[in-house]
Amino acid sequence: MRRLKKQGVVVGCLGIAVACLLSFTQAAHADEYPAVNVHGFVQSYFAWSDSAGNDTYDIRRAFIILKGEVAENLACNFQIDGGAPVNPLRSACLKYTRVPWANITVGQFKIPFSEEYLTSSAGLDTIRRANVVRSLSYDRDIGGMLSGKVLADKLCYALGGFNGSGKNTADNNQTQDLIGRLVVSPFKGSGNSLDGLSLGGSCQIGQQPVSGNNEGIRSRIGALAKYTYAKLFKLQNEYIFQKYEQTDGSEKESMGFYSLMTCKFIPELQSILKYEAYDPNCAAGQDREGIITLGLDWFFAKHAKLEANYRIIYEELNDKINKECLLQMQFKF
Ligand SMILES: [Ca+2]
Ligand SMILES: [Ca+2]
Repeated sequence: MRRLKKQGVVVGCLGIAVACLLSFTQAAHADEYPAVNVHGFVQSYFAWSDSAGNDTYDIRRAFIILKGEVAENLACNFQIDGGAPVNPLRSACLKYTRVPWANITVGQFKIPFSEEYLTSSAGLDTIRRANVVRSLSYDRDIGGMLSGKVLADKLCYALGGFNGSGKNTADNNQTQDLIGRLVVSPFKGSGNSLDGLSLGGSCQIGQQPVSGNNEGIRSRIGALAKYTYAKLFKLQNEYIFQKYEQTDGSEKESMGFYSLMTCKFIPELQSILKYEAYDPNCAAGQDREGIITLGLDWFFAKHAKLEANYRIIYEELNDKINKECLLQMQFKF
């Protein structure tokens, strides 16, 4: 019954989001709801690698985003990725914003874990997220969350319960995952050189199906240290660790980190240097991976950019270094 109730809430939320989609073409005045705006972005890219994989052109993402309010203090967010081969629904959620420091979000949306994962792919500095983020901060999920900013935006928090099974998927067991995130920016608003300093952490814990009726605990922690200066310079570091119970009762540990530095010499041009390392199984040898990314972003129009990433990938398994070149053009509206 509890599960049915929860799924009922989610279905209700999806229904409201679809209603937004159907009515967005209607004229919307300030005193009239729903008031929804259409946004979106497209990323088309070319990937070349000296490894065995195919070199290819591809449409990586083609997002349609509907954002607005269905009623006073009820914000909706509906996102579809037309570039996805199956299940294109990404976000479908409703946020109650009456209390600014305690927003309530229900539906399908990004879990509050990892700064790089929470950054929209349209706003990323590198074309690809770090492997550790892609592997250990999996995807959107369905659930509910309390979040907000307090102390003059110096403290940002989020705490939610989610299926733990990923986007567009009903829960695959009887329990939900608990996910929390806290980011502190102690000098925010001070105007001094430490204004852009943020430190934070995330955690996630939940039971996951392992085999048959067996379930194992999967827990993750993440740490963030970030510094930005006047939108010209950024240094961002993240570390993620995961412990996952296996069918034989043992625990598999995975971990990794990345360190990213960006610098804008002129407003239209940004240089990027990123180093990342990921170990999918700390107990196993010869499976780590390290990647250096050298990048250049050219913002040739207000809503369009061209990105070039050169990646040097070291695979411990094959004791081999591969090189990869990615070119991506993005426009948004
Ligand atoms: Ca679950
Ligand atoms: Ca290892």
